[in-house]
Amino acid sequence: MKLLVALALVALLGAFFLPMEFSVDREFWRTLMDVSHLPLFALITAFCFVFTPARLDRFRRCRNAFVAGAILSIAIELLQPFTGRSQSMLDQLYGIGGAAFGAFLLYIWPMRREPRIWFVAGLSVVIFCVAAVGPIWRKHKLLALRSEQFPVLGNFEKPDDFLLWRPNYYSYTGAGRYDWVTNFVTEGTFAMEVDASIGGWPGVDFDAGGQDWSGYQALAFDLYNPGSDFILRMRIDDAGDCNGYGNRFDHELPVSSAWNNISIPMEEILRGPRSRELNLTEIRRVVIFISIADGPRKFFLDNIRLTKGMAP
Ligand SMILES: [Ca+2]
Repeated sequence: MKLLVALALVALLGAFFLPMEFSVDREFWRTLMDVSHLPLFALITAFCFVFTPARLDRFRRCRNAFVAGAILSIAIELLQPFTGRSQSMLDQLYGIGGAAFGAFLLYIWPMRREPRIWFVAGLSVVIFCVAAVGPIWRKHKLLALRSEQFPVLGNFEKPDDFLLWRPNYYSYTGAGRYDWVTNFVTEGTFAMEVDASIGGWPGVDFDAGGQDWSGYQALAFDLYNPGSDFILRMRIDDAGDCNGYGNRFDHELPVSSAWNNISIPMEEILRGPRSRELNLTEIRRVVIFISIADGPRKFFLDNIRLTKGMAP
């Protein structure tokens, strides 16, 4: 029995070190992975309980199992960067929360026939479910927002808009930042300020999730450049292999000082890759960035959208 539990524990802990990268709906899947620490660490704590000395009373055994679960949660996050995963304090908290929940259920298990324990156990399960399901539900709504506002990719009128975008990570040199602003707006009340001053290719990266762009003639957006002329770079991925330069839409766009109303014909996007056509029915990612050699600089984006004709 103990051997089986030990093997299951090792397998479960090992799974935390498998590299994982999501190319589509990444915020949703990342949140699901984060939240999964709650039930997984409840289980890990139950496994640890098996190895606590039987001579101790139940409270001490549960406490020791909780401490072991919490330590494993912290240790895993500290070690994960060495295997290609990222360290996350939120994951540590979810892990510790899961360990506490697991230890609590183990403690009340012998008293399960008492009605008051039913109440306490039921309440704790409700709290656990709210903690687990709440963040996933929010990210699910984010995907719904992306569909709702299509063919707009970003007009930055809602805080959730921003969660569909993230600073572009190219290397471990760090990433730029973005902010919600009310100046340099061409649509509505808000725009996005991109601070492209850190990292190799700083900018912003949109999770398109597999959108169908085939019925549109152009990708258009408004960019305000408060500085000197520079070259804006764009990358658009479909569901195919987009890892190599030239095997996706890679574009360089001269940007002048002040306002730029940019419109890129869909024909050009279609012919982006050198050896194939981009699959316009399955667009997964749009990156708007600069080479750090052209920076550091800031620029403002608004009204990023697909248009039926060429935008004025
Ligand atoms: Ca706007």
